[in-house]
Amino acid sequence: MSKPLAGKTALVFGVANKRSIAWAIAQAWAEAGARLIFNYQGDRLKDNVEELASTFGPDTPLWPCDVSNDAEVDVFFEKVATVTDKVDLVLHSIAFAPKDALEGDFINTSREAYLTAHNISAYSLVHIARKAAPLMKDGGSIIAMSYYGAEKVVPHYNVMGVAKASLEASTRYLAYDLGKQKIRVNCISAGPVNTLAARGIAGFSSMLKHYDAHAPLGRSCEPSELGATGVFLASDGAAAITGQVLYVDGGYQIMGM
Ligand code: NAD
Ligand code: 0WE
Repeated sequence: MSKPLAGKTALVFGVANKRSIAWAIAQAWAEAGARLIFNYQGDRLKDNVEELASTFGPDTPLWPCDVSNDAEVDVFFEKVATVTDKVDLVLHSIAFAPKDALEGDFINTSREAYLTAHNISAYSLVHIARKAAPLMKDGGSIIAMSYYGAEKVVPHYNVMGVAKASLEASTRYLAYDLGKQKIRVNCISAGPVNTLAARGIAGFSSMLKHYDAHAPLGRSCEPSELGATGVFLASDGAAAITGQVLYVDGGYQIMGM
């Protein structure tokens, strides 16, 4: 079997449980030969992530990193530097907006909800890239997860859509800054996937049905397919691809009607 990521070290941000998109990409990266380091958001998620990470060996590193806490981000990267002198890959699979901002009308978004959504879902990519870049000594690949609501109105996605637009634009500016260090920065725009972040969204199952009915491939995407795209973007096959948004959505994004 080919191991396109053999010898690579990856930071994986955003595993909450086994349904997390970050977990699907982590599994594919590990299968492709990468060594993984995980974050977790707060003590509540530690046991979950520890159990999943231990699949790759009892010594798989994991440390807390809530991206709203500068000190925690600093300590996380200090700890990374104690176990490796080089990082090659980074996955950003983090988003949050207060629940009430994802209900009702966008026009009612509070300043606080707007700032929180952008802080956690977009600024954190810039912060993580700045901390990771000095460790990415041989260049590398940074990948962030986006969604179609960044470019078109998806009812109720609201401020998250605006934050994803910021994430995608940040990806382009980071790609420009980091190109000289041979660090590529791209987004994967996934179709709807039934994860913790998607459950509890009113009408989520009708959204999946909408993709089944209207996407060229008659469906959204499987987590394993996001994993495979994650491996591609991380590999030398994507060596000339940076600043892009790749749609893994059954083709839904090309449709006008
Ligand atoms: P998930 O709930 O499994 O993952 C979201 C992660 O964000 C969790 O691990 C959570 O701990 C983390 N997070 C939230 N606030 C944080 C903070 N302050 N500090 C650190 N981590 C924080 O759900 P998911 O669907 O796997 O979401 C992962 C990414 O994929 C998100 O960026 C989401 O927008 C994106 N996405 C999801 C879908 C979908 O339909 N599920 C579609 C397209 C894109
Ligand atoms: O990016 C997302 C969801 C991200 C998300 C989810 C939650 C739920 C719990 C961000 N913040 C929160 N805050 C919470 O309190 N997706 C792409 C999935 C998603 O969410 C939607 C969608 C889709 C698709 C919300 C409304 C409409 C469509």
